Amino acid sequence: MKVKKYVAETMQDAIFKVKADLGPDAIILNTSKYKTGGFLGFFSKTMVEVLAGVEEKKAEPVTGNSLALQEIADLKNLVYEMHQNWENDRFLKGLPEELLGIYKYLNEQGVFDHLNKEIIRLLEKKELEKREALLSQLSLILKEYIGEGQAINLNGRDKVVAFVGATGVGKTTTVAKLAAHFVLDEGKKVCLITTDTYRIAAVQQLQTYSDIINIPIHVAYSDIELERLLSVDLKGKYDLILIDTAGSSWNDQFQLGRLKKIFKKELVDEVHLILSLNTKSQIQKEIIDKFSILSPDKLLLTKLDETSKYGDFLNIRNFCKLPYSYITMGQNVPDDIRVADLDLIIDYLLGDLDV
Ligand SMILES: Nc1nc2c(ncn2[C@@H]2O[C@H](COP(=O)(O)OP(=O)(O)O)[C@@H](O)[C@H]2O)c(=O)[nH]1
Ligand SMILES: [Mg+2]
Repeated sequence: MKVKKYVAETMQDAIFKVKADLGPDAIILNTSKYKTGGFLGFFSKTMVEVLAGVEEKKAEPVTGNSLALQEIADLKNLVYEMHQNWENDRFLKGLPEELLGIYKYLNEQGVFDHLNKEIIRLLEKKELEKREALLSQLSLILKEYIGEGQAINLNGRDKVVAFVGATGVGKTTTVAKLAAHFVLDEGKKVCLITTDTYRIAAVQQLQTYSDIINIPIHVAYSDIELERLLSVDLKGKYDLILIDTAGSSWNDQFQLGRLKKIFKKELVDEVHLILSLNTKSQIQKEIIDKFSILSPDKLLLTKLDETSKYGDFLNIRNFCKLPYSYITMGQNVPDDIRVADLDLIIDYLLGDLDV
């Protein structure tokens, strides 16, 4: 990248210089103001300094109107970027050291910038100086954003819970972990159903777990079979029925449509959408959007052990307000699963914070 410094009396003049010299692809890297000349602080002039750069590439031939339109679009971008830079600079410069530390930490955790700033502004309002008070206020604010976890509550018999999500996020493993927990720790009567009949191995995978835990497993090959299992064969016989589903590709509308048909809402008490925390935030949003046709009730986050950035606990809140049910942090069945407890999530999120 070719980088150059431009000085002018006004920002407008500086931009014109940048554009004239570096062309429409130039981007503003930094802006600052300083005073020059004068005597004992009087009559000094404020100058604007702009650091701008441009990727060095061969220009394509453009002419007439298209050039003018392109220039206007680029100018708009420049002004927007500059405005963002200014806002950012102003925001960061005004922050006390501790808050700046928290902002930078949350930024490293991958928290969306606008959320991060919102959180810092809330903290700023509290005018706390002591480190402990600041940290406990921070965790209160984060808890407010993240919301109480909601585990599966077995207050009545016959609870039917289904798990959906993209291929490989950990549906089958999570179903096995939960089945083991409810059988071994809580002494409940549990039964498994799988609708994942696409691959023989998928049924075998769950079969192996059900053998170890010593609980029955049923395979539902169609929506009619699932309906019969839930409304006739298994009805009233178990405290908890867990349904594992096919690892549908999240952008396969056909498979999602099939799942929707299978999940007659009146037969299934809870649908948990499983998301893996090692997926990019933007993809999480797309997955949540696609799976919304199944009207999930809760979100379950897996593979916390495969990332060191936990900002998505907050970011996901930006697209979806469903409560978190469980979090998983490893491949071990049944150990690597916990209720999505707020204190535990805050530990993950703020574990390395040092202000
Ligand atoms: N590291 C890690 N791996 C996991 C976790 N949960 C599941 N897995 C692994 O992810 C892979 C896919 O899991 P599986 O349950 O078959 O996913 P499904 O396709 O959604 O049913 C397997 O190798 C699991 O052992 C987790 O919390 N952490
Ligand atoms: Mg599976």
